[in-house]
Amino acid sequence: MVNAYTANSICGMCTARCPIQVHVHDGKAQWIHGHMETSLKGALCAKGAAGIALEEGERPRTPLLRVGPRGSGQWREATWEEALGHVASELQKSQALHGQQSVLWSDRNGPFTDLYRAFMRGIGSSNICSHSVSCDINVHHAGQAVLGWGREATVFDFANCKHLVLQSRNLFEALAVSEARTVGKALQQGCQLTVIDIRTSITSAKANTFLCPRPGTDYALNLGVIHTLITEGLFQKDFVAQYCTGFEELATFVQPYSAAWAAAETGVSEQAILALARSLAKAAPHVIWHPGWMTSRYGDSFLVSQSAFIITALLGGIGVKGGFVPASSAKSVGKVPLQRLSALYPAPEPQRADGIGTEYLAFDPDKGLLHKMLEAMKPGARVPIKSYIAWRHDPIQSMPDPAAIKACLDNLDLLVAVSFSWSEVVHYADVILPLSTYLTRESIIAHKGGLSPQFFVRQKALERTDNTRADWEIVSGLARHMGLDKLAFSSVEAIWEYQLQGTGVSMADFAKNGSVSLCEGAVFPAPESLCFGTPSGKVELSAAGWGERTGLPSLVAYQSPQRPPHNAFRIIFGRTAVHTQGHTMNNPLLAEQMPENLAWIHPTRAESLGLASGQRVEVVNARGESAGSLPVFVTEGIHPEAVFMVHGFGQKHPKEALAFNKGAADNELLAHGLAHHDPRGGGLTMQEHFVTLRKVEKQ
Ligand SMILES: Nc1nc2c(c(=O)[nH]1)N[C@H]1C(S)=C(S)[C@@H](COP(=O)(O)OP(=O)(O)OC[C@H]3O[C@@H](n4cnc5c(=O)[nH]c(N)nc54)[C@H](O)[C@@H]3O)O[C@H]1N2
Ligand SMILES: Nc1nc2c(c(=O)[nH]1)N[C@H]1C(S)=C(S)[C@@H](COP(=O)(O)OP(=O)(O)OC[C@H]3O[C@@H](n4cnc5c(=O)[nH]c(N)nc54)[C@H](O)[C@@H]3O)O[C@H]1N2
Ligand code: SF4
Ligand SMILES: [Mo]
Repeated sequence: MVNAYTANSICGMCTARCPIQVHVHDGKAQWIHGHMETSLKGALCAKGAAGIALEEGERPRTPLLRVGPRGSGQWREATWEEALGHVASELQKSQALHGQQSVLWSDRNGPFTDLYRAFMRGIGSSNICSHSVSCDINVHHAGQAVLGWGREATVFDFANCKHLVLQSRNLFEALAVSEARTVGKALQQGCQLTVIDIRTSITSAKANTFLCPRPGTDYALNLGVIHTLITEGLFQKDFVAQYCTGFEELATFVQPYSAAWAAAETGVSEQAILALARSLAKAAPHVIWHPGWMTSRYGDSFLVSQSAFIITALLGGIGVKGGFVPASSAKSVGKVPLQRLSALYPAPEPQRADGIGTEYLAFDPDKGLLHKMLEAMKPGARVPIKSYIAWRHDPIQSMPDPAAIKACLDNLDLLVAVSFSWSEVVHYADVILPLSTYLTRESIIAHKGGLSPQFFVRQKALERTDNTRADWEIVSGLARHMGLDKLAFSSVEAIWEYQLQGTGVSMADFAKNGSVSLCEGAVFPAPESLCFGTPSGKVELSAAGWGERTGLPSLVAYQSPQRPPHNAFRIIFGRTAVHTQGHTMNNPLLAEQMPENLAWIHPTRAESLGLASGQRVEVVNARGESAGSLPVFVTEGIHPEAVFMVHGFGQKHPKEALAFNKGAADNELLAHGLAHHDPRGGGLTMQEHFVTLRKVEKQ
């Protein structure tokens, strides 16, 4: 008899983690859609639906130990006992020789890190680090500077917004399904949308107004808007008086930066800048000037985000419906939080290899500075890193300059990669610990803060048929081998029971759709209880407190970005709706949709280089190295100074046939890119690079 059922689970194709329903037929996932009994009402994105192709695809299915040189692709199979035992004894050796802090763990952060943090505490290393320097660290720190709220502590009430500005934020392609649906609905109900991007996109196609500044000049545009709001008296005077400090300093600082000045700098017309400021004032306080997400782009990206927070604050859009709202948590709505696994062990004395706490006093250790961790692998480091566990993270593809990264990794005694798919770092690892796919693994229970906080958990939709393991099994197994008995759980049920102690929630409460709401509806703070985590306890319009902590001026004079040399382009990258970072390019359903990336260029540039759409070009970095070849896409919809490419292509490891050498790798174009970060926010300056295009003669 055929065994058919529908399982509730959580999508794992990207970090949005949408609730899903998986239709299973004879042990195989046949169809996935968004959970019908959630706000998704069945909706899902292409990547989520393509999850059914993951089970059969090429991926590591059993633990592997390297036998040839690093990166040679020579491994031998091992049992889990052997592989975990090997990792445990190598970690112990490394710690005995180089100190407890010599072990680095990096991952993509998010709601499941409690488990990893518990392990790192257990072994006594404070060197745990996220991917954030290549993603959201600037916007996180900008929020802390102005509001005292980090990125995860700030939510956007799109549903009630009257004017939304998306600057360097492609919300309908770099998407989370429920967020895109909420914004779509708000637009239908009359919310104005202004998109500021250096190219057109699905998001800009939905905009009432599209502004296309010269790449790297967003800060000038924002200063022009602040100037207009202040000089025309368009800001919310009561909000500023009651909740903000630093207004006078800000007003003096922006005096030189009129809309006319901003127009000359950005190429956006003075009229458009004035009109934007005036239109925002009409919609105030229900306005959101989005501070961005992937903000590791320029030397002043922190300042762009900081100015987005300042503009929204001037318009009173903080703590109100339709604006920025502090995320509620279990605790803030009067519920008992999950019992933390990391509470099993005391925090080790912080001795960070990336300089946070010593050299970088303002930066958040929860984010970390991964490029500095890589540097600490080189001989002579103050806190040397000798072992590295890359968990759900490919530093070689996601950080600039793979050759420079490999040169750092070559100093390690041990490189462990934990992943459900092949990737550059998996291919370079000494030990590969294969993770089960999201359809075949359970998660620990996670807490999600937001307008209405919740607990959620992923349940298995299918039984695994390979020799992979879930996160908790790998961590518990390592803990057992390292004598960390308290973390050596023998079942996921035991972990859940531990986490739920005292919360009044039981596993049965998750049965319906995998989550448990901790309050009814959205929570907005009462005006009198609105509080800010800045040193002054107020919205800091001059970011004075942050300036003191970084030791750098906080209101910073604008510096015009360099123009690309003759025949060169500024490299600009971003996401597409049909792929996730670099790990879906080998999925046959998604590869069919988009097998390689394209080089977007403006017709004027195409003409002078003699290029037409479809012509293949190699993209060449400042060292004269090619990052692979791809077809040109000639379009009016991009600024002439830029070449745009979707990130994640041009993979160099041979294991994934559909992804191998397809398109070009933007990360390879960022020569010496590990050397510079935004001094105020910590983000790598990944778009401060110029590249050239070279015709591929044989098509
Ligand atoms: N489908 C899909 N969705 C995703 C992801 C994914 O991989 N795939 N990844 C998730 C993750 S981890 C992240 S961080 C987010 C990222 O979310 P976003 O930051 O919104 O995504 P990006 O596509 O990197 O960039 C957004 C836009 O910034 C524009 N841009 C580039 N340079 C400039 C500039 O100088 N000025 C202006 N104004 N605009 C500029 C790009 O053209 C692009 O359209 O997406 C998340 N959602
Ligand atoms: N040049 C350039 N660099 C960039 C970007 C860019 O646009 N251009 N984008 C940046 C951004 S926004 C980000 S967020 C980073 C992303 O960087 P990464 O986090 O490294 O990217 P991913 O491809 O999402 O994931 C890396 C690996 O983790 C594995 N993985 C995915 N999910 C899981 C999981 O749940 N558990 C485990 N154990 N493994 C998993 C995947 O198989 C994949 O091989 O890259 C950044 N770097
Ligand atoms: S946005 Fe798409 S890929 Fe990401 S979790 Fe949701 S359905 Fe999955
Ligand atoms: Mo990201």
